[in-house]
Amino acid sequence: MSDNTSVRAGSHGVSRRGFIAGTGSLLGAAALAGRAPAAQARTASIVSGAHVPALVIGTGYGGSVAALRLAQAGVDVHMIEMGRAWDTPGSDGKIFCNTREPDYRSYWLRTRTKAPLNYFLGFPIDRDIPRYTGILDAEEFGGITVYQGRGVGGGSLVNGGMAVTPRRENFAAVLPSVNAAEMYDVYYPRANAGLGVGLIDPAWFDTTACYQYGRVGRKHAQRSGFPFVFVPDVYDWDYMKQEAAGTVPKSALAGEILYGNNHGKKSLQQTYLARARATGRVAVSPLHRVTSVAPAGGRYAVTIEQLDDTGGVTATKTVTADRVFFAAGSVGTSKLLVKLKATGVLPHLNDEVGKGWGDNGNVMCGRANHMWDATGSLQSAIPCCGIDNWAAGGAFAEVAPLPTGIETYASFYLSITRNPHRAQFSWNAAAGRVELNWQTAWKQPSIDMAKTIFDKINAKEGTIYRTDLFGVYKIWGDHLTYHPLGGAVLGRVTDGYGRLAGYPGLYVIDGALIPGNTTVNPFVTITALAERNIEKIIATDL
Ligand code: FAE
Repeated sequence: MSDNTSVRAGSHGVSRRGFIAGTGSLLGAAALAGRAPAAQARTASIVSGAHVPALVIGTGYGGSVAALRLAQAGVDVHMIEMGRAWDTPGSDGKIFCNTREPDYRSYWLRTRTKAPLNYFLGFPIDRDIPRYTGILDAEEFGGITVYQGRGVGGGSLVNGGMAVTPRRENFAAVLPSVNAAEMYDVYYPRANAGLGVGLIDPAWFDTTACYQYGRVGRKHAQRSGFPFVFVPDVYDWDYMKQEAAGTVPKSALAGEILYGNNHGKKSLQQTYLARARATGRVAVSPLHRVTSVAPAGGRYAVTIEQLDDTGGVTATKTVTADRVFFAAGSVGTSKLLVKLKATGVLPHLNDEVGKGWGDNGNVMCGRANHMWDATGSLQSAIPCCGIDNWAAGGAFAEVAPLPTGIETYASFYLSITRNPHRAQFSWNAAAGRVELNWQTAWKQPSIDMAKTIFDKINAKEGTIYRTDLFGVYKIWGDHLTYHPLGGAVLGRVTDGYGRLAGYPGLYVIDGALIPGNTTVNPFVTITALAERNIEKIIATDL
């Protein structure tokens, strides 16, 4: 908790021996066998006074697409990322830590973990950690905690890799102004190819121990008459088979997911950002946070704070850019734009800025199975299947892992629901910060929709909800979202391609464009929309 536990560069306070002792010999062996860091874009430290043709704020999906396509069009790009590069192993030989043993690398500037699933068997599981620029940000607003990835690769570093293309009619309902035929013929296929999306081998799913929890989820869904679907993912399925065979270091099968995967997952570092680097035109400054973007004689002056390992500001830099792409994620982009409008830096942004924010209807729950429906002590941390009751009940439920390493007899689900509530970001001048007016009670429609699935399954199976995963006698994980969307909605704050109204050369190209819900997990849609928009911008603006 205290400052003297904080971590300084080069002294991470966790010895390899201590780590191995803490995680058991299996994980220790994997740590020793750790592979070389993933390829990623050239890291740099941008120089104050520099001028760049294109500056991209953030290195998540939207930012990575923009950087790659601009570079391929011959434009030099500098990406500014507030999180770490995540390219250097710690003293345990690993870049990322495990969900079972969260350490200094786990959370963004916290002295205590804030696990999404924060209780087990009714006991709190959060623990003290040193304050550090860790990988997962649990950003707390009044009524909701918003989880986001921090580092080069953004959310792709921490997410489950579920790569879902929504049903065409659902996409058309979410973004009616976008030509759906173009999206489904060109940009979704382009995004899926660029992200390296693949599907689990169904025959392997049927037999492998690590998806017993998925098979139990399928059986229960089907016995209650719900459509069961396999869900594509960016995890390397062949690698996971080798993990199960014991021939490679384990990642998904060693509980790695929320704080990064040391192997197997094709994050943006391995896909879009690697291709961007290969152009020779893309540089990335990690541990740099953009605080202002102001008009400056036909260009934009961008103010950037350089951070140390514990979040302290070591330098403030100003650079100029011909074009600036806001790709700081729904929350990051919205916070910047709302502040810049309210403080008179970008006064001509319109009044839609900060509006239309939603949580993608996220709600979690667990069910307590009978003893004959064990879900397995070995669970792949990468989900691969779900229950699609969107049309009938407004819910799409991912059959999620509980990779605790012990048998829990629990089925666990993250549901995406058709929640109609939308919140707004606003500037609190007295406090000097941006706030979000989401209320916890607004999750009730999500709970009702999730219940259309799980009440029926419980009735059919003679089972009950788990009450020990989110508190003491608390069924619903209704305090959080993994899927923030909106705040700079396409066609309202921007034109139909992400150009910010009132400011030529400023663009939004991330999840902030999407009005609160994608009906499924969002990153394929964010990527596909970015592909569509950047193609138009390159063709017409450059
Ligand atoms: P994002 O990926 O968040 O990137 C924004 C980047 O900007 C981050 O790297 C920030 O650190 C950086 N940044 C923010 N502010 C600044 C600033 N002022 N200066 C410099 N840099 C800044 O944005 N989605 C799926 O589709 N499937 C899944 O299985 C899935 N699982 C998830 C699991 C977890 C635990 C979490 C947290 C998310 C999950 N998501 C999943 C959501 C997905 O990761 C998210 O929608 C995308 O990452 C959003 O992409 P953006 O490009 O909008």
